[in-house]
Amino acid sequence: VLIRCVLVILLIGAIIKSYSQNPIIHNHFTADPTARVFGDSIYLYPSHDILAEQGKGQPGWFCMEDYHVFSSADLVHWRDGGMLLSQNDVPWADTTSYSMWAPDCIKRDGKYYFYFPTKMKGSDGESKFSIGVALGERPGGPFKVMSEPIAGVKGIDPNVFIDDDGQAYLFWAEGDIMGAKLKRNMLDLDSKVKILEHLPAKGLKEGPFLFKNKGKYYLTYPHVEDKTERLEYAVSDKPLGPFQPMGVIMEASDNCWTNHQSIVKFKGQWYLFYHSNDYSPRFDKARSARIDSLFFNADGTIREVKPTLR
Ligand code: FUB
Repeated sequence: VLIRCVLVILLIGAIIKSYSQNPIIHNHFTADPTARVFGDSIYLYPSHDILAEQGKGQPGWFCMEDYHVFSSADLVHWRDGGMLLSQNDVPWADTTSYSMWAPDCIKRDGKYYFYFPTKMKGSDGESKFSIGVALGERPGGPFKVMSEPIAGVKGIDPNVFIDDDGQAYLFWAEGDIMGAKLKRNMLDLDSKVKILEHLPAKGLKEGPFLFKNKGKYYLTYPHVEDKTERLEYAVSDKPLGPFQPMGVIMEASDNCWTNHQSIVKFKGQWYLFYHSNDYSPRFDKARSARIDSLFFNADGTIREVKPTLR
């Protein structure tokens, strides 16, 4: 009887674990989760935190050498589609930097464009962030990296948005949140770089993500004041602003300094993808992606999301 009880408890535990919501990926550390809907599935393009080992990166800091892509048709079962890109595939990367930070992926004219930041050594020998693009025929890759990073862009956390009129935009972080138009080839800028206006003056370091809902442009970003990063948003009638800050999407957490969001509509429901450090409570550079439903009020404002913890 005792053995049967133990087996039943283990079975119930396994079922609860496989259906519990957060974190959503169990085989890797996954941060900065950019979710995109391609066909009937959600594809997740997160950063991949690893722990710095001897000779790899800087102990105690972010250490990221590649990206994996995950996909799901039901937001419960996630398939690891394997390694999408490694820093060793990037001809211009400083492969001692382990700096494959937050990426994005978008479809245009039947091709998939994967955007990623990583460090590149300058002529002064200093390593600084640039943004690269890799091209693929399918959302799960394989992807081929362009031989040069995007000209005129220095910074991290690329986010790409294509408007209903076909104009594409690139957003990224470089001290401030920056934006510019992209050419139809999705590889070159097609306008001057703009610092996005009327956003909080301090504490915007990273992670812009723009989406459109009912004709309005929602720019979302992590914002730090005195604690850890809080997810906030601002709204505009134009993709490059000026924006009006509207409020909080998710409050700062107690134990993970970074947060990083993407927001998508899938099968009629909006979702917020973000991260915390569920599998590494004592080290917040080893993070795990989470998901929660997101709702709008009738006036277009976003209802604050409280993290669902199993
Ligand atoms: O993952 C490395 C950096 O941490 C990202 O680029 C930022 O957005 C923050 O989440």
